[in-house]
Amino acid sequence: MTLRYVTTNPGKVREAEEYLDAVTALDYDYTEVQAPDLETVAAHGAREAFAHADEPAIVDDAGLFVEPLDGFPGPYSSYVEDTLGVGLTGQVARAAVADRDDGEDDAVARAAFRCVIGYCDGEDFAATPDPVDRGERRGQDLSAADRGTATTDDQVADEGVAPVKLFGGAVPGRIVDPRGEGGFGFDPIFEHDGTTFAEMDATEKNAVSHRGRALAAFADWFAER
Ligand code: ITT
Ligand code: NA
Repeated sequence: MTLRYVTTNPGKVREAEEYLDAVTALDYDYTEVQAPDLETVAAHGAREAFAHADEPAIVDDAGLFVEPLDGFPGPYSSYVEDTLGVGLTGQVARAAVADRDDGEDDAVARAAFRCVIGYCDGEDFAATPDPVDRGERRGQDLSAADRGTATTDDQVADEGVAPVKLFGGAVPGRIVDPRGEGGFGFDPIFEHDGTTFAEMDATEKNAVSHRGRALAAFADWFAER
């Protein structure tokens, strides 16, 4: 079965190819609804991507959730990268910690990357409801970081709406001065276990990343299908 990875971001596709043999990229800028959680964006996007591709399709909505900024930029990460840029976003995150200065932390701006993959092929599939609580969805519960999740979009109950299967992954880290040349987006300022994502190659990043976890959960499920 052909599977289209609908995205404008070639960096995402490079990472996905490690998990999915059958995937081919389709460069299409689907509508990103404004919503406080990635799941809603991915669910709407997957429906539109499937309608556009006319083949089974996945989309991937991701974001950087900075703890001292109460999860910002989160679902608005793309806009913030385009406007502030990566370097200034990092400075704002670290300034927020310094500003807080409650003496409890050593001025570390903790953060998480989160990724939600939405899959739609227009057919119904058995729902595997495993509702993710709303706080976690907003990325504030960083303890949920080490598991990939599978859920079915809430709207599946509404008649006439194509079901979307959702796969989530998250990774904890901290915001640092930019280091490294690899990856894309906010990778240079996101450090995990002493190494920034931009200092890792795709294999190393996938082994720990939000996208790697979501892709692994999706690939398991898709192989069964
Ligand atoms: P598509 O929506 O077309 O897939 P996009 O780059 O706009 O591509 P998102 O809306 O999901 O994708 O991206 C949100 C922002 O987060 C964007 O600025 C990305 O560069 C950034 N981002 C997403 N995943 C990332 C990752 O693994 N490492 C670094 N930055 C990432
Ligand atoms: Na986008």
